[in-house]
Amino acid sequence: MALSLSNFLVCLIALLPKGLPSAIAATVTHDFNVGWVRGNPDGMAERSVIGINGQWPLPLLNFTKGDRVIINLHNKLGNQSTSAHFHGLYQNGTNDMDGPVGVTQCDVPPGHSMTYNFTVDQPGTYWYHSHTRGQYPDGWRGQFIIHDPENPFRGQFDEEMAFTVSDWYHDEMPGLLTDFISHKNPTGAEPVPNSALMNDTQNFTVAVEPGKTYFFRLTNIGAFAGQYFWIEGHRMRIIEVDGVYTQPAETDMIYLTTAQRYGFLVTMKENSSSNFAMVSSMDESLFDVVPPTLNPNVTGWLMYDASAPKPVASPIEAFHPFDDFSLVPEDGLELFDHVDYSFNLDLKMDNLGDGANYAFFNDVTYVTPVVPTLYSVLTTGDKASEAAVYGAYTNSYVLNKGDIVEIVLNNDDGGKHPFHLHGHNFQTVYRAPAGSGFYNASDDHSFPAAPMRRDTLMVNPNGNFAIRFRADNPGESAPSAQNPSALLMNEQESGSSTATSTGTWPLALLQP
Ligand SMILES: *[C@@H]1O[C@H](CO)[C@@H](O)[C@H](O)[C@H]1NC(C)=O
Ligand SMILES: *[C@@H]1O[C@H](CO)[C@@H](O)[C@H](O)[C@H]1NC(C)=O
Ligand SMILES: *[C@@H]1O[C@H](CO)[C@@H](O)[C@H](O)[C@H]1NC(C)=O
Ligand SMILES: *[C@@H]1O[C@H](CO)[C@@H](O)[C@H](O)[C@H]1NC(C)=O
Ligand SMILES: *[C@@H]1O[C@H](CO)[C@@H](O)[C@H](O)[C@H]1NC(C)=O
Ligand SMILES: *[C@@H]1O[C@H](CO)[C@@H](O)[C@H](O)[C@H]1NC(C)=O
Ligand SMILES: *[C@@H]1O[C@H](CO)[C@@H](O)[C@H](O)[C@H]1NC(C)=O
Ligand SMILES: *[C@@H]1O[C@H](CO)[C@@H](O)[C@H](O)[C@H]1NC(C)=O
Ligand SMILES: CC(=O)N[C@H]1CO[C@H](CO)[C@@H](O)[C@@H]1O
Repeated sequence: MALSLSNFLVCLIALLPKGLPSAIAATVTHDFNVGWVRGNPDGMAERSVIGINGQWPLPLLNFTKGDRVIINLHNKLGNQSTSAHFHGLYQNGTNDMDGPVGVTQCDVPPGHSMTYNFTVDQPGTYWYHSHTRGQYPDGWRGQFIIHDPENPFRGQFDEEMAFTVSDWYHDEMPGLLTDFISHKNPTGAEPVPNSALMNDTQNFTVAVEPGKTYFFRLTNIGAFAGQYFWIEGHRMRIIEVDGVYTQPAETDMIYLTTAQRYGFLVTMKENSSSNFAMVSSMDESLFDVVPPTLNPNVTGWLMYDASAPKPVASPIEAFHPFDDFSLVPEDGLELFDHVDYSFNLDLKMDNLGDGANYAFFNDVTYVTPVVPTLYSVLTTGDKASEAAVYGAYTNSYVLNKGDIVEIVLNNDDGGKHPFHLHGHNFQTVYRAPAGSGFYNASDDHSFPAAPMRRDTLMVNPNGNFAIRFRADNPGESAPSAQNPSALLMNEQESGSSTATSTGTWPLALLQP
């Protein structure tokens, strides 16, 4: 198995007591009629894509910190179930609004509706997408911005704008996934994208004015490919990652795994009348076989002058992206230096008896429970804190509310994989270089004094990382003693693991 690269999103979800202050906030309501439309964003292949209210690309959604969000989801697809997830939102007290099918809810079948109703108390750059199987790369994903009246960098920019990068496939996900996890693909080679997009097009332009400073919010809404991003002739000053403000850090290039976000300031030249290329380049090291016809790059332009040409991007020799481990959160939150509970998740790719390749944590591959985990929490009474009730294809851990929890992720695979934690962000305390093998707690690791926090992190090939978070988002669905919440770890396609918590009782982490 030379390069079995599977793209993982690990998700942890937790539920907290209801009753957030609803004070000053506005209620913002959106009706989402989710249905098929036609799209051809790279100009190479028109295809069916999943649109909202008859449109694709999907709308950028703007909110202000404190708002109540109502999304009335109507499944008009006719032939597929669906769901909605709001990536990076803690859903503190509204765990049942988080969206992952099999964890906090059932699928919304064709012809049915579901209302998502929650408040947004965290500023930053997020995104929304279907959390039904591998559906979102068929188009069902967009940006979700929570504006902050108290943004600490408020005075330092003139305007803000948001855009995305992503990979793009000409074929629909159901067929790609069937071929992916199949005895005909025993190495688990992921489907290689057909092209790259910037803000869902290949001719993206941003009109800019000389001398102004812009706050750009960039999200990788792709399925699989990490992206290198740079702007010719301009430097970026990073001020936000995954909704967490950082001390400003300057760079020429960033790398975004799928689901990661960067917010950065860019100051325009004082006197330019020519335009500048912005480039996003898919990380080809993820692709087992790179088709000779693939263009991994997409170019967009900072337009100082709409009548001037759009320059072709200059090739660069090597990618040297900013190391996100050097970021320091703006709030200076110090390292959680006392860990109450630590456990390992050992990731590997291997074949099961059907000859197909699967992802495993601790030798267990995920099977979506028929009964969503959250419902099991709600219906198993005293047993809710016993890991076993969440099913045999899970890998459960019981956490105490308030504990500082450490997860060590050991990558026993030769590919890079991003992981995402639902319900919290986490301190990124350690990440080993490629080829380091498993984490050894006895080694003399030096941890950052104030580690970067984010909600999505990549592990290096045959490397490891350690993250820490406070388990402060447990659930209370009723004012009774028994208060569930769910912590979910979800691998995007072939594997997943979940964790469940019951109020002040333990959180259990289940892994399939
Ligand atoms: C941008 O590209 C898309 C296809 O990639 C094409 O449909 C559209 O017409 C182009 N727009 C402009 C302004 O060139
Ligand atoms: C569902 O319908 C769309 C639009 O006609 C089509 O492109 C797609 O292949 C269908 N999917 C399934 C699973 O039947
Ligand atoms: C949203 O939730 C709030 C708090 O539970 C409730 O008062 C409100 O009626 C709900 N709105 C909708 C449209 O369901
Ligand atoms: C990117 O696309 C979204 C959705 O179409 C749009 O609202 C947004 O303005 C675009 N970003 C920029 C900087 O043009
Ligand atoms: C534009 O400004 C830069 C400094 O910002 C200066 O180096 C350059 O000479 C100027 N070019 C013109 C054409 O004025
Ligand atoms: C994509 O960009 C990289 C980096 O600039 C360059 O080396 C490569 O040749 C480009 N590929 C294509 C097909 O343009
Ligand atoms: C872990 O590190 C300790 C101290 O450096 C060393 O003695 C031990 O052999 C290591 N364990 C493994 C499994 O490598
Ligand atoms: C959830 O809300 C509780 C109560 O306000 C707070 O203590 C906790 O830190 C919050 N957790 C997260 C992850 O926001
Ligand atoms: C109407 C509105 O407020 N639009 C804003 C939505 O968020 C983007 C990204 O921050 C802004 O560029 C828009 O102006």
